[in-house]
Amino acid sequence: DGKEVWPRGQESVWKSGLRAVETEETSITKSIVHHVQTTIARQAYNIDEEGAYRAIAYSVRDNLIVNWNDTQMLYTRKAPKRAYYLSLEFLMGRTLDNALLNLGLKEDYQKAARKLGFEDFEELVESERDAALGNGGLGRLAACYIDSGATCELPLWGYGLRYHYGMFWQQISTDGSQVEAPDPWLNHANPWEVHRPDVSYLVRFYGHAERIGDSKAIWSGGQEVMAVAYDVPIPGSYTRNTNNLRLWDAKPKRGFDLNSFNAGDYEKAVESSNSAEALTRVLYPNDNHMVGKELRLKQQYFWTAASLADITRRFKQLGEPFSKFHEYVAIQLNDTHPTIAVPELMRIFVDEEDIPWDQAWEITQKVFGYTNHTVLPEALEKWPVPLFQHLLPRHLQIIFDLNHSFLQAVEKKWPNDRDRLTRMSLIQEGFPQYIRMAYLAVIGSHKVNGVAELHSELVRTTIMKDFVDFYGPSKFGNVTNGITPRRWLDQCNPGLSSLITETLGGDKTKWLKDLSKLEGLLSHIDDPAFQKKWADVKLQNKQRFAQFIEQTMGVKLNTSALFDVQVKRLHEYKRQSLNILGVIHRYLTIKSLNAEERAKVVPRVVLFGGKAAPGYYMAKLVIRLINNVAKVINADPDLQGILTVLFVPDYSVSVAELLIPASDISEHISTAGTEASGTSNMKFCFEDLRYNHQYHPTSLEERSPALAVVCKVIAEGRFGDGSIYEPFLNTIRTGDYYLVSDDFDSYLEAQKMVDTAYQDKVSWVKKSITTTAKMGKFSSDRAIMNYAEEYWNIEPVKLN
Ligand code: C3B
Repeated sequence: DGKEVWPRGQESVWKSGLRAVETEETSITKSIVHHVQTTIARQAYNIDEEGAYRAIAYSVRDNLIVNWNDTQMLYTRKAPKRAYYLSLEFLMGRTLDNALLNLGLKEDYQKAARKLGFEDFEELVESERDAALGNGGLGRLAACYIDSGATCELPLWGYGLRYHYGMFWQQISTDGSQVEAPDPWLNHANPWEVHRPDVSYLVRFYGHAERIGDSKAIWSGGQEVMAVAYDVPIPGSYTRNTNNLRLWDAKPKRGFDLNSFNAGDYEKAVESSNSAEALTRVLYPNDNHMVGKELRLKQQYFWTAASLADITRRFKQLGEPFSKFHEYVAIQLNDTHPTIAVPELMRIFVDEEDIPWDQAWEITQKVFGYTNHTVLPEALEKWPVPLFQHLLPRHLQIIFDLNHSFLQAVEKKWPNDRDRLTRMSLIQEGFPQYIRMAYLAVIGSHKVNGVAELHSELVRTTIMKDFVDFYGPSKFGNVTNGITPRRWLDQCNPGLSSLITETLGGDKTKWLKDLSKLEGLLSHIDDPAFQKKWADVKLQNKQRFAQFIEQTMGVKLNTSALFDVQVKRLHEYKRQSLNILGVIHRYLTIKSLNAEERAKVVPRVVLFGGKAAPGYYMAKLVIRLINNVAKVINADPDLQGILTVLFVPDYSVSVAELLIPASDISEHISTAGTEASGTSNMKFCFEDLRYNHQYHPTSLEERSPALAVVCKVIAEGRFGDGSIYEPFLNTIRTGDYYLVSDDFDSYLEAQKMVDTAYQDKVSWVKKSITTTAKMGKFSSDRAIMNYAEEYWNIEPVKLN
């Protein structure tokens, strides 16, 4: 009769035990004290900052879980179509501050903490360790999207891995080199996850695949590893909707191998458990670079197999036929890392659910969407066929079967075009053969997108050109990246946030949830009082950052100097080299001036931050150069207060939150056509320039006399033993793949323009205001709604 039946026990007893989100001051303090006393087992006399942080975190978590439970119940009841974001990286950073702001409870908790004797709330906030489960742009994008999904009240879950060690901790040795240390972030209890031993799946590796009939097979034997879920509640901003980020951890199927144990071979008995747990031990620290390790492929399969098992189990609970799977499920592949999901879903459909091959393939294509994040050849994933044969024999069969019919279709469209077949095959021929994961992702998806207009155009015209010809252009779209204005404006820049709210009127949720409203700032741009406030916020942010630098690095910064920032992963294509070579040029120029001329120079603080992959020699050499240039410049009395250079160690989400609000300019100077999105405005791809270097070599002196001098000075040992840097200097002298010498002179020109512009304070502030005012489009809310509407066909489901 449509009446809901209470599932078990007495409804009234259950309901009297349920709690709501606690917003009353007394209930907040009570809940904190409760967690001090029970969860972390301490008392008023022995609680320190770290303990207070944890008790507060558990108290906030209680609130998140109340909302999380209600949201998940609503999704189950309404059964809307859901989207799943499969990402091998979620670079979350800290959670407490963000959760409190999203819940709108920051002030209340601040007050409560004060009453309990913790005056400095920021200190508590800062005792949280970053969740650094990502390398850089791709992982941080996933974190922004998961925030926006909840804020936009979309039924969107994230699926990832629970790495025990996140991005490594970067230290700088006395000779200026990067030294890596592990990041055991889980050694400190993590209040933001809920262990779900009840949600687990077995994932198979190795073994044999035996075909039965035309399309089916039985895959058996090999190793089985248990995937166990850990759920991280993701609160939306000023909504009760709270989504889920499900991270998988690996556990041995049995504690250890009992046969070996009983036979007295203890080491062999624990071996298999060690190998199971190794799966989720550590994040691969490579950005935009593929490293073909078996363990990495195991991570990819483990995570996708567990996620798909979970998604299909949830779907089956609906009681709908599999023919409707795509009406309830959309899965986004964040880069090619989860591409093995395509043959895995086929395996589930065909081998386990007995769905005919052609129908299974049709549904599969409707379910997946693929986002490409890079056109760099070294980043495109290719796995050796023999490795697949060994690790995932059934998936290799499926890939070969898919390739066979795909190439037949190509052949039909372009008969006798052998070159095209070779180019488009999922299998790259050779010894060994390789599987081209990006192509597999394209044929397995209904939509493919790049992450910025220019990048998507490059995807269509270069790496995927043949596929655009085959499928037609409508399959290949663009979703311009975005960032969450909660963390990257409201949370990290509270001064600016208040000024914006005060200027636009009303409450901050208005513009925070519709970032295009920032345009309203433009009507105040000529108001001197507003300009002054704007400049004051910047100065305060610079002071806050300077204090951090003095405390952590012992260096005093001139806060009236122009703060010039380049923070991102170290990579040749991102050209930190161009920046540091420009800095050396600036240093040489200033040294050549007399005292009177020097006094006119616009003072600068040049800040670098970012990690190099541990195996990336050239990137690490550039870090070393930056540090040794900094050492010389910062110690030179002629440069005091005029030029300071710093490499900020261990750049992370939390360091970014301090550094970004303090910057006057940020540098995005990658070689044209290489950075997929970022925020750069590069418009041209200089292919023929590169051709020139290779086939018509010219001397560095001819290409840029200024750069030739800079390189000479480095080689001569001005910044320590010059021979160390020879391999780096040679990349510029010959080949110069990333076109540093071609762009050097115009880079210096641009920097001159920056100096001139900075001297006109009023027009500089106006530029800054305009930049912020026009940022609306780059909200991740806009981006995620774009995916929801055009790629996933899902709608908001609001929790009241
Ligand atoms: C990055 C790209 O390098 C950036 O241009 C882009 O803004 C972000 O992704 C997000 O789309 N990227 C990355 O961090 N790691 C990769 N493996 C590939 C791309």
